[in-house]
Amino acid sequence: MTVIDRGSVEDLLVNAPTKNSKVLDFVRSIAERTTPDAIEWITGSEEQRSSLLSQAIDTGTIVKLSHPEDSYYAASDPDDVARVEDRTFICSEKEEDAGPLNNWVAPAEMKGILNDVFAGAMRGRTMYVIPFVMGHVDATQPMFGIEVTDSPYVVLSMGIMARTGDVALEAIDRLGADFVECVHSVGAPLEPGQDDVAWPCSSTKYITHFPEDRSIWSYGSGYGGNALLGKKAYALRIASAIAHDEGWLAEHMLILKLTNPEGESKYVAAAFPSACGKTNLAMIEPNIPGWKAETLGDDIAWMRFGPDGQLYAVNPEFGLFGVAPGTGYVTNPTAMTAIEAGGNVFTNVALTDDGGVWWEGMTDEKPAHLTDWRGNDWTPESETPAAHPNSRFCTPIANVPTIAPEWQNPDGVPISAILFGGRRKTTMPLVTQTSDWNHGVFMGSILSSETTAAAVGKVGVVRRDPMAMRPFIGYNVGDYLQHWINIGKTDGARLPKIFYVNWFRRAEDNSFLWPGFTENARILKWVFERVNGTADAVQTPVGFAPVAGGIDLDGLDITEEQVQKALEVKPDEWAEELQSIDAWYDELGEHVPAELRAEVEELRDRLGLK
Ligand code: GTP
Ligand code: SPV
Ligand code: MN
Repeated sequence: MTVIDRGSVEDLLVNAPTKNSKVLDFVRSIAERTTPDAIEWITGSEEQRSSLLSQAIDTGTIVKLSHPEDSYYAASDPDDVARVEDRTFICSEKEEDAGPLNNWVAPAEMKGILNDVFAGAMRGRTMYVIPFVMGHVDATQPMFGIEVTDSPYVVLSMGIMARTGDVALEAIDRLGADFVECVHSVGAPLEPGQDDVAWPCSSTKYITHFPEDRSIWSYGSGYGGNALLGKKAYALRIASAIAHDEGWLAEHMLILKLTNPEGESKYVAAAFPSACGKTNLAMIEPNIPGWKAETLGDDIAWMRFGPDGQLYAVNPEFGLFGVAPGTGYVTNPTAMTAIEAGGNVFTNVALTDDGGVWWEGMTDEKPAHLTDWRGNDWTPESETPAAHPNSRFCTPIANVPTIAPEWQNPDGVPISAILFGGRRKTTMPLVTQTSDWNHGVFMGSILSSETTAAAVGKVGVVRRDPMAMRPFIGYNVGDYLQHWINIGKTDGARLPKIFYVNWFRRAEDNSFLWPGFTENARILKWVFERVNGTADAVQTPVGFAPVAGGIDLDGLDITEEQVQKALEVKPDEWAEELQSIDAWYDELGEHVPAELRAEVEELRDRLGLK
């Protein structure tokens, strides 16, 4: 094991911008272990950003684009393109506290493994120290982190995705605050004289979480959720464990504000699995006269009870890390405007011949020639996609033209409705309202979706994804569901109404039954009116559905008959679904709350399958 001596680490620390011993001890201990050549503290200054950009351009990690303004492109290693769920671990003291869905290794054993892989891991590289705060620094309970990383790509991306630099370090010092320790290395040390590659990474990958220590160690990947540790690792896996202890919710949800023609506003949060439509819904521009939607968040919501008993949601992030393919001038013009405002880092999209970017679905017409995400020539005749299916745009959320004025409220906005939804060709209706909180939690617990390119693995397989949190719950999923039930029992709670949606149901010819995208505003309108008690509904075995004519189809080229098909509750499909729900709860085991087992029996009853 290569360990540099304390003296030389002290030399690297002479310019540390803090005297905070907790911070210094952390940084020192990682430097001693990983033996970087230099340590650079991220301040958040424009000057420092420019210098990092120049260095990353020099090493070939990023390429400056001709447009949008101040925008950069990175092509990852072809084997480092998505989250690696099979290499992601929750290292709680007891296996049961991680189980049964998470990979588990005992903390002592994992620390041993990490000791080995991190030894000398940053040799030949600079170790960057990124102080950050998830959510607003002036929140009642500001949530800090410090990520050390040897990846300039991570520094540049974290600078978009979180509030980073002096703003966070000063607050940590001033408040004497705790922070989540986040350690990241691409796992590619350089020998003296060895040339670097554009995207260093390792075939050995560990994305590990210690919920009891509130720390994160990530090794071997430079990609998105594996490496930008404020995002899924902190704001969901570690934060969900904190939220469980403290009585709040850390969820994989977008947040939007909806205003009706009378000027009344409501806030909605929605949980859909990765690559299932959160960013798109968060930026929706309703084409129903008089209705307006504004954006607050597109991926993560932290919800705490306010003094009035309502759940208040904040978006802990500061940027968008959005799926590029399918994002276009027709489907999501808001995102396109945000991207055009500049300041982006694109990953694994295709390059146009004039130094811009393109991906499938951006424009109807395909460019005649591109460089694809692997660096090869591409034409419309090519058999492989130009952009990787999980290629991403990383864009400041402040660029979003529909951003709600209150998006920086430190303590968030009150949520009136929660939507759960997944990508299902069959069975799940376009929209239903659940009958009460426990029924809503039940529907969230059986959320299912066809898998997408957002994680490595087979695409299109139906799997259960409770609350769209399957890869992100930092503790036992049964305890997580119990926590949701308990939230509903909180004294004085004024709980949001819970709905279940499915934009992805198909007809026999495999076409989508519902046009989706902008038209989802028509479903949001029904949700708004149900919350206000002004829309009628019919009871079905699986929840309240819109009455015939209940969804506003004005100006839309689709028949009521087709909507009824999208809304249909088919007994044979549900008989099959119920079997699969039984198997799912068996898989989850003893920790499944009794309240949810009761919900299954009530559903069985309503379906006449008892
Ligand atoms: P993550 O960032 O991975 O968490 O994804 P997300 O949930 O934010 O998904 P996003 O909005 O980026 O959408 C993913 C894909 O689904 C894109 O290719 C979209 O074009 C497509 N999509 C989004 N909304 C709809 C919809 O209403 N109908 C259909 N058919 N496709 C949609
Ligand atoms: C997701 O996969 O849900 C994402 C992208 O939002 S990542 O940051 O890679 O997790
Ligand atoms: Mn996501």
